[in-house]
Amino acid sequence: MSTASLPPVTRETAALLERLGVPAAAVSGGTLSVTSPIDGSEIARVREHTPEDARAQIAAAHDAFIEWRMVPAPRRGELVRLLGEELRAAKEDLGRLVSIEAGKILSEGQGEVQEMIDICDFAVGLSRQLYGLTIATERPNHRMMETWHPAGVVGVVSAFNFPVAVWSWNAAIALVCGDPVVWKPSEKAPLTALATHALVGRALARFGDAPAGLAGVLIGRAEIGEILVDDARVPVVSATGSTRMGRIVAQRVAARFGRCVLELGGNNAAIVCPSADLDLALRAIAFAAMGTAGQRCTSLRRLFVHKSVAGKLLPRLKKVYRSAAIGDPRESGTLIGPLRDEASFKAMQAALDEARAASGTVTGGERIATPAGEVAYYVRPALVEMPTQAAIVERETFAPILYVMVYEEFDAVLALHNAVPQGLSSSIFTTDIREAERFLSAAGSDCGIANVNIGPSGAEIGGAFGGEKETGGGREAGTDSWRAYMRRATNTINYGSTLPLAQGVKFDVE
Ligand code: UN1
Repeated sequence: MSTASLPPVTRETAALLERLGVPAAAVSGGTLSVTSPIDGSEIARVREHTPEDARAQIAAAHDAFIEWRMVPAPRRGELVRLLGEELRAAKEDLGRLVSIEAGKILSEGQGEVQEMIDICDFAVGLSRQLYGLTIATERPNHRMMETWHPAGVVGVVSAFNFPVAVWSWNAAIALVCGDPVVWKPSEKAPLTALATHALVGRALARFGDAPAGLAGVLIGRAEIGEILVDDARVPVVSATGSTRMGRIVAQRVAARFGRCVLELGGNNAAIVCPSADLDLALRAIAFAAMGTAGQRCTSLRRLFVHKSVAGKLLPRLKKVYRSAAIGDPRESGTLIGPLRDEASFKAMQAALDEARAASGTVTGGERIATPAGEVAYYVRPALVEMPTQAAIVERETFAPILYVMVYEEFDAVLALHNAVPQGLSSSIFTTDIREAERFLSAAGSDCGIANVNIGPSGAEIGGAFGGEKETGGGREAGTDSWRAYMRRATNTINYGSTLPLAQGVKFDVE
């Protein structure tokens, strides 16, 4: 790994923040230390919000709701259109900041911002398509219809690995739906959140007459998120992160009859069938398992390979694993950046130890010495050949570990595929239409995302994103996810001069 040609991370961060419009006072002298996974250096000390600040932001957002809900949706869409413009103009800088804060390679950092732009475009179109139904009624001279109204303040809790795109899937849609947004980003990624917020500020200034408090950011640790989770003025909470976190959020929001959109753990698999195009499968597996250093919720973690092709595929895969370029994610040519921090590294090593104890054969997985120093965690991705789907394979470890299992029979592999608690994403590699269609059928993959001849990660925003079981059941982005941010009213209008009752009920008074 060579870093000689690159500017020091701290200096580059300061320059990017300034260009993106984040005031220096917000990122220095505070109590939250932010480090870059690239070299472990402290890149900011961010001012944290107090519980009072959090409550004040929620109150301001609620006030904004009273006004924003009456602004016509296409006009609300104009704000999101302007945000899309700001994101286009800042794509390079914000993408680079994502690379510095999350450790993604440049093209993935840029891709994350592109995903934000895409959802803005989608939401602008949607602002003219918040359709309700008209419904046949059993009563003469009556009309029934459904109207969709803004729900209220949307709370967004996001994770470090997609520090800004996940906010945008929620915020772009919520804003056109008439909902203010209060965002609690990961304490490991507050800088990209503040930068995004600065861009929102630019869009708001150009928009002109939006209410204050329409978009808030809460910087802090779990206690600050909890305020958002518990406040009855926040009818919708969208949370992305671990299943452990989601279980707590779901119960607390349910206790006050709020609504959750949850995007939690994944344990995504691919099945490589006898007829698979192995060149294509190899590339797809490499990106899905090693990309983002295995730190996507959609990362490929379990690979089932048919016995007849294992001898061809696995040696090639091992070669790719041995040779993939690991290093500073800002360096062109790097494919795999660092793990987020020491905790990620320790979790990875503990998982590999457990896999070995369960008779797994591990290739790779070791820490790579780099000029980045002692507090940066670069690892060679690990390929682990497992004789069975042991307990460790059933858990999500947020690191580049791919468990490989050889199978013989399609029904049995389908059962194994579904025999984990998570249900986010999945894929099959085959040119046999029967296998492909069975995988996509009601008796096939039980995940929210099921793909054929592409890996499980890297979804685009047009489709609903999310999964079943311990993944939490939420759907974000694309299709009709907008309904989660609105409340539905059923309206019955009588334009006659009598009062027929439904179900033929008689109730005559003098
Ligand atoms: C996440 O890891 O939380 O499908 C989201 C993908 C990306 C989103 C991942 N579009 O891999």
